[in-house]
Amino acid sequence: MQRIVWGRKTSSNVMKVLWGLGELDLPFERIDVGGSFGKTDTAEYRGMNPTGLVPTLQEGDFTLWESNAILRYLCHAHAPNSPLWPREPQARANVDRWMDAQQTTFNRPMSQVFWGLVRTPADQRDMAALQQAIHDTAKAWSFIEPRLGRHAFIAGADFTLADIPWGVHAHRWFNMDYLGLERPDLPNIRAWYDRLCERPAYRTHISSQAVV
Ligand SMILES: N[C@@H](CCC(=O)N[C@@H](CS)C(=O)NCC(=O)O)C(=O)O
Repeated sequence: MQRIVWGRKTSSNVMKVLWGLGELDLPFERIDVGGSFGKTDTAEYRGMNPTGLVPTLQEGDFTLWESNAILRYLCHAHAPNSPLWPREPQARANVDRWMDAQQTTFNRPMSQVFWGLVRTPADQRDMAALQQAIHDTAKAWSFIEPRLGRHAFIAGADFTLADIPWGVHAHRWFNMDYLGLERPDLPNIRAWYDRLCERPAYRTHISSQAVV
């Protein structure tokens, strides 16, 4: 069965899916669309994904979009007994809520930080707004900082899907030039990031990528 990921590899949501596929050892092809590659406004792409965003997964004649839904589908379909998405209902709900919390509490301020520091020309940066966004992002990181002092990964002792949405952004967080702006020390998150860097799939798809 042919498996295709549609999306540029510089997108955090595409990165989640690539990393997840790597963890599950599932082969795939990737086609560059989105960002400067465009092609997400075509009838063909909108037919697969009406949001016009990336990523989109195709497996044979099955199509799916929304990065977290794709990660859950991949586990359910191809690794139903994997610890990545535990079967026990409460353990699974714990993983799901941390995946969702990345989207709902963290994504907005972190996007502002990333776009402001990395993708905005120097003379157009609003440094006060950026400092506020760094503060708001650190507040969201602070939800997981104490957890990572108690156990190795976000959901508990094991690496799970909960680590993927946050882990993609940890690489960006620790590798941007903050231009003298203040940000708090997050020692448990730093140690967790170092642990993620030991994982081959993280190295291939996330930590070896330039923050651009
Ligand atoms: N909730 C969606 C968000 C997808 C999304 O916002 N993707 C961004 C890239 S991270 C995008 O498509 N931006 C426009 C583009 O790349 O052309 C998901 O998790 O898949």
